[in-house]
Amino acid sequence: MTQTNGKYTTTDAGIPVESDEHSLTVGSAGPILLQDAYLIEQMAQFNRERIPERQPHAKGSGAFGRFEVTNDVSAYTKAEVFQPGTTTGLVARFSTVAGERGSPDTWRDPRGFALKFYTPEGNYDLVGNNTPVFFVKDPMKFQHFIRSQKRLACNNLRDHDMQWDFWTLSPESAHQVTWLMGDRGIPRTWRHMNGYGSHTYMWINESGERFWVKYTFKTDQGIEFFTQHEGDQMCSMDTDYHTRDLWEHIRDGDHPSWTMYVQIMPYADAAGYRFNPFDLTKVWPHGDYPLIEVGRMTLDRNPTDNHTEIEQAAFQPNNLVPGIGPSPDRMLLARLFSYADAQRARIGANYQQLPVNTPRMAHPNSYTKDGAMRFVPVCDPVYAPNSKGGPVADVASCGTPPSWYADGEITRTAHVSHPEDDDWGQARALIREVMDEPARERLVDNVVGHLLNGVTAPVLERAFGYWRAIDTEVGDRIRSGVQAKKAMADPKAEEQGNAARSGIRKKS
Ligand code: HDE
Repeated sequence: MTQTNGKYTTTDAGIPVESDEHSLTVGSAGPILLQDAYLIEQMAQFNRERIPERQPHAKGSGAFGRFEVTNDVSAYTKAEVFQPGTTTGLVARFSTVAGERGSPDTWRDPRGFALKFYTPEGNYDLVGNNTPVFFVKDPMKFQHFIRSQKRLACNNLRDHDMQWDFWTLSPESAHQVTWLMGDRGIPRTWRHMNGYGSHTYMWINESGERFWVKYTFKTDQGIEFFTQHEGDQMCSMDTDYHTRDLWEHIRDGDHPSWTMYVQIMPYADAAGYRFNPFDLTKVWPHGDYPLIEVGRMTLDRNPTDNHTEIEQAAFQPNNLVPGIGPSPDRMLLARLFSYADAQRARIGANYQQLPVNTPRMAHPNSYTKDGAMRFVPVCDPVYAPNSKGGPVADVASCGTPPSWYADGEITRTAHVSHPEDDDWGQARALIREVMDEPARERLVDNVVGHLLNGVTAPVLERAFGYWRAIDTEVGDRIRSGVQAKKAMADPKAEEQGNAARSGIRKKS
């Protein structure tokens, strides 16, 4: 006998229904009647349960929690969320980049680290990754980069040849690719990885002084990773391993936390810094700008409905509250447009009225109205300026707007270069100064394994050059690793494989 616990099935209109098992028919053997509105509602709703998955970052999950300020950084920002003694509610979502919604959590990939702080000044969204840098530095190449990580048009298969073709023709990718192919490329769990804002942002304090800032969220659980073999095994054992791990630990009261730090660069330092401080493929060495603790993020509540609270969560880097602003980083400036556009396309015009996206500590007075699925009523006046008591923009509460000086002819060129603006140096430093020998060994093995999987000869040759440009010794080890493995494999199969792949290209 099914348990009712006092709850009875209804239609979506709240009308009690007679059965959850039987359609409405003429006699027990007769046809189903069109008037069976409940059956039709069940089938029609079922056909419309999916919304477009995120492109990229389709596979992911998240939880709710809080951010507690533990250190006074009010000298650098007036943002209420970062004022001493403040605790702010938030939602976080972690994700992979390239895989579709059903893909494995433990593929080698950067992880999204998206945060929405429900602050009294409106929602502040910090949409970062678990890596401090990125593959490209101009948004014009972002779409191409993502497509090279996804699937070939001709056979709908992911393709390492395509990935290395893009990477080896984009030297600015070297730092991020080195990071990706190293131990951080497959975090053991989301609880055991760091988060980064990645970009340089601007902070503004109460007296209007501006600073450049970079964010680091250090996991309090410690960094742990899967080797390629462990990650591959987990892909076949549990495609949702990271999702399950976060859910179960929060359910069991083992709440993960991260300590947030910032690096602060005085506004005037940027012009003369040794490399472009707004270049997303670069980090600021801690020796130049040390980490300053700000507070602690703790995740302590699971969603009750993953679709409404996480799948429909809409993070957008343009949600910047007073005291926080963008920077000349082209990738960040493009993201200020792209995310809200993606949400409108994926969820609908009124996506910020959904409970997970609506401000919880501030009341929106935005004059926007109507549009599909709008359910928070507006009231007159619906225009400005007006003499009818409508909201008025209050420049005082915004204070000094984030701004910087810019001039020059309109042009399409690379960002102004600085003396040390090379693409290889920080990748080399990651290998030489951060990795130990076992980590370098794993890096070489990971790259060799990746290159052996379908990368054609001309791209392979460029990949060897790419790695030698990063670090000659590691580059040579990768070349000899690939050649040794190829020599052991059947050379005949090698030729056929290349021919088949080039055949695919000729046909398409
Ligand atoms: Fe994204 N990115 N991105 N990205 N990104 C999206 O927005 C985009 C970049 C990141 O859990 C999309 O809602 C552009 C860097 C995360 O919901 C889209 C550029 C970083 C998430 C989009 C970048 C990120 C996204 C797709 C280059 C780390 C998932 C779905 C200019 C600092 C957030 C969506 C979540 C999602 C655009 C590059 C992180 C298409 C144009 C760099 C964590 O709007």
